[in-house]
Amino acid sequence: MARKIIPFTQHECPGIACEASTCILKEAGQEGVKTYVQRMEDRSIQPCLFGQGGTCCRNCSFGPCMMIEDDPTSIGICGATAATVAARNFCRMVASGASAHMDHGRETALTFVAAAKGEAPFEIKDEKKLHSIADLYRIKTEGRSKEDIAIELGEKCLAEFGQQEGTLVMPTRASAKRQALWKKLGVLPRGIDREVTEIMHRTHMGTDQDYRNLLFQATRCAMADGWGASMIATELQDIMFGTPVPLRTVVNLGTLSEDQVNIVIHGHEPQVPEAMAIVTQDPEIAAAAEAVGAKGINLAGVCCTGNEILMRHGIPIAGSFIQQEVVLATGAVEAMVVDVQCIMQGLANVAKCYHTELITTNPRAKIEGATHIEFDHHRALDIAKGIILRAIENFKRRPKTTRIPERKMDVVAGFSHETINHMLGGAFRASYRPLNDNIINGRIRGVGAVVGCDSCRVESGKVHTTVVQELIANNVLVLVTGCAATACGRDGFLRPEAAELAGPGLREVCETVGMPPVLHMGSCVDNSRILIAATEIVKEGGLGDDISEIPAAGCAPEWMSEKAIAIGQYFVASGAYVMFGRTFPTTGSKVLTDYLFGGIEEEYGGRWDVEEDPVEMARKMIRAIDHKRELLGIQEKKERVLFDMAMRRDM
Ligand code: BF8
Ligand code: SF4
Repeated sequence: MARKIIPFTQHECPGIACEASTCILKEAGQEGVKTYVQRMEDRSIQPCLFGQGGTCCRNCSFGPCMMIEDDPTSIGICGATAATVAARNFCRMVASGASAHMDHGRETALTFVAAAKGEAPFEIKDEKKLHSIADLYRIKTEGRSKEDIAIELGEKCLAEFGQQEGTLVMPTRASAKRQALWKKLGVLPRGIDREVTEIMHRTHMGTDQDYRNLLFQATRCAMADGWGASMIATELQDIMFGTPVPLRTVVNLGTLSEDQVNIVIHGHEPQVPEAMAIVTQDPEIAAAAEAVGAKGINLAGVCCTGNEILMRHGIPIAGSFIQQEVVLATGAVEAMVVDVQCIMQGLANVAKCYHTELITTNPRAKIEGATHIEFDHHRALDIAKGIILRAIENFKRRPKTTRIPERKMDVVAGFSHETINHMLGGAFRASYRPLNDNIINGRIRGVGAVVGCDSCRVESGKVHTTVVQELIANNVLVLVTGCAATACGRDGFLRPEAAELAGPGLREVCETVGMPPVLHMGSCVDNSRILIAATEIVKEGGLGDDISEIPAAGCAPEWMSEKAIAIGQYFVASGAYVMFGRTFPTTGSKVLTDYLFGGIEEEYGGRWDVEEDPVEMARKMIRAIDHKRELLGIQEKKERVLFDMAMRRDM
């Protein structure tokens, strides 16, 4: 039943994600709308410590067996130790997280082939990238049409999902040293889907009982995500929908419109929103909107779908993961269209309290109480049009009072690794040389990746921005993706003006180039862009021969999803120091946690860490960066050189 909406008072109140979100959640709660805030309050059971530390096993009906490491009376009935159980649970998190990106990559490849065959309404937008990825896959390009090349490329990518033997193609982009290490360790994925299946088998009751051997498979599976499915998704999406270039747009709840039909697109795969972006240009749609008294269609994103269309079209993001229910509680949304991942089931009940129609589009993800309109890329435009027309019709039911807060922030987004190349290297001399030189001369201390979810267990968003502020103040150039990027956007860190908050060296570089000190690189599958950017830094020279040697560190300060674990594991396997916030899912086993936080570094050159305090998190990252600088012999600060005109031209 539609609620009477308390109009939003545009006042300041401190809290979750942004002040306005907190106020709206509070007001909606007073109206009897249950969001995660009430659900957290209503829960009478605290999170289980065995579950939290990874030492509860329910892999057979003898259990659940809860483990206390060092207590010989609390091993599993089958004899499994805490380390084995925590490793099995960790493996399953990796498998689940990686499989989300694998299905995403598969869908992208299927749409890509259909588009190249003229069976889906998308085209080949980035021919240059088509040729470079085709070369990587050893596809003949000379004298062939782009469609022909794309069909072969798409089919070769698709074949890698079901491949049984050999290794994937994308890892051949890594530095020679890293590839040699992976080969030596035998951790190169054989096929994308195979690695998930093998995790499920190894973690079945009575199979793999050695935590190191389990972790080996977790790594191979995570590699099939980052250097496999996610990279395929990013590259094929770029070829089909366009490689992002920096553009200015806005984020936060204030991007919803008072007088237009608000359609919010939430989830992860960009096919539906890409089709909707095309259809909104249709004059018939404009006329239909006008007929119901609306001034047009306002598309806005949530979560990583939001990041995809923000990067490519400048379509605003209304909210991050933690704001998804707030977006509906504005009372101003005609339709929320969702596909897969990070969609709270609670949305269905929130939508019911307003006039909003919640529409699911993916056969893998239905929600009780939502309308299901299945997406099919062959009929993408018709389906998108049908959804938009429903939303337009629903505009008639929008209550007179809504509460759209005046909260929106300018952002510059769209920093693909190719863009960084041009931005720093210049239009004619695309290169990472200036970035490497600035790291070597110390103006830029290093590179920090801040990625992942936002969380209801912390003062959400603020953890990200505290980490980021500390990093840039210490001259660390920050790369962001996922909901961390949206949080940074909300707080103004994605504007060139944020250079004022950076240390003098980073500020000088940002102001010379006109770029923000925090670069938005996309969605969570786009963490693969960070792998490539890091590899390019290595290949440019002067900062070691491998990712493990460059002054860089990564973190997911508010992580919550299993995808974050898979991502962290492939970064560790690529040689990175990876820090997670608040909690880590293996802490019930010291043996396993010691391995992940220490021993694993001897094998891969990268390792995990956990830290709750955001300032300390940034400081640990800075210490790791400084340590790498020391090993490279570039730690002494050289005398600062003031830029002359020739140097500026060089930048
Ligand atoms: O893939 S950052 S909350 S939306 S899992 Fe989800 Fe986390 Fe957001 Fe994107 Ni990524
Ligand atoms: Fe317990 Fe072993 Fe069964 Fe797990 S597999 S529930 S540890 S008996």
